[in-house]
Amino acid sequence: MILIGENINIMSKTIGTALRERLPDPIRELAKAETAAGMDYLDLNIGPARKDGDSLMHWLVNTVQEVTDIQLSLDTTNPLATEAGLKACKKRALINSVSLQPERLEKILPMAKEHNAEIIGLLWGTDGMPRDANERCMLAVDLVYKANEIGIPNEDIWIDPIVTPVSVDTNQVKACIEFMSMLSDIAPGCKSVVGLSNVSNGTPANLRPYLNRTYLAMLMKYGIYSAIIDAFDDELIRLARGEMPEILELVHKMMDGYNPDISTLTQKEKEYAKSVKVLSGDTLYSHSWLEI
Ligand code: THG
Repeated sequence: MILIGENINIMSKTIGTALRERLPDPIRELAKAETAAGMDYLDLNIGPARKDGDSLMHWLVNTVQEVTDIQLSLDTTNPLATEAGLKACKKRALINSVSLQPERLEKILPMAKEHNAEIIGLLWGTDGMPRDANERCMLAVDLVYKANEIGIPNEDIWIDPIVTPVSVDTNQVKACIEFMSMLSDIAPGCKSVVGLSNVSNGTPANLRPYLNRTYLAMLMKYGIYSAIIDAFDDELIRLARGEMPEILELVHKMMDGYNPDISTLTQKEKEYAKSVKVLSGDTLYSHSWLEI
C-alpha cells in the first residue's frame, strides 16, 4: 500500500506557526521524520491559503525538498498555490483535494495534464457531500469521464470517497467501505485513497489510533491502494505493510458476519473487534467504546 504522511498540515499548531512565519526548521524536521518512518509521499496541506498561497506552497515544497526526495502531494484549494507547487516539485507531483465543482475542474485538470501530475479526486460535487455509495459512484464516473476527455488516464486518477468521523455518522463510514468494494467495476484502473484520520476526528486523541487502524484494516478487505495517515503510528504502518495477517483475518471475517466471543480474544484482538463493531454500526459510538 502507498502511504502518504499527513503530518505537515496547517491545522497543526507548530506547523501552522512555521508556515505563517516561514520557519524552515520545524518543517524540515517533520519531513525528515516522516521520510524515516517509511512514507511513500508527503502531503503538504496548507488549507485554503487565500492570501499568498502561491508563495507559501513554493516555499514549502522547496523547504521539504531540501531534506527529502520522496514524492509530494499538494493539498490546497487555491489553484494558484497548486500551480506554484507543481512548478517547484522535482519529482512527479500528486495534486490532492481536487473536488468536482465544474469551475474547479476547469482549472485543475488542464494543469495536471500540463505538468504530468496525478490527481486525487475528492468526491465532493456541486451538491456538496454525497449521501451514500451510489452517489459516490456517480461522482466518480463523472470525474473519470472529464479527466479522460482531456487526456488524463485512469491510472493517474486516485479516487477519495471522503471519510467522515464515526462520532458524527456511521452510515457514511459504511458507505465509504461499500464504495471501495464497487470502485474497480465502475472505474477500472483508477486508484483509491482515503484521509484515514478523518474517521477519528472528534474522538479523544489517545483513542484515535484504534479507530484509524481498524478502519484501514476494513478498507484493506477491498484492496485500498493508498491512505493519508499519521506517519508516526507504528502499528498502523505494520498493518498497512501486511505484517499483521491474523488481525486482518479477524477483521475481515467479522465483516463477513463472524461474531467472536470477545472474552476469548487477546487484548489486541479485542481492540480491533470492538472497533469493527463501532465502525460497522453494530454498536453505537461513544468515547468509551473500547471499555464496554
Ligand atoms: N482526503 C484527502 N486529503 C485530505 C483529507 C482527506 N487532506 C487533509 C485531511 N483529510 C487528511 N490529513 C489530516 C491531517 C491531520 C489530521 C487529520 C487529517 C489530524 N491531526 C490532529 C488534529 O487535528 O487533532 C493532530 C494535529 C497535529 O499534528 O498537531 O487529525 O480526507 N484527499
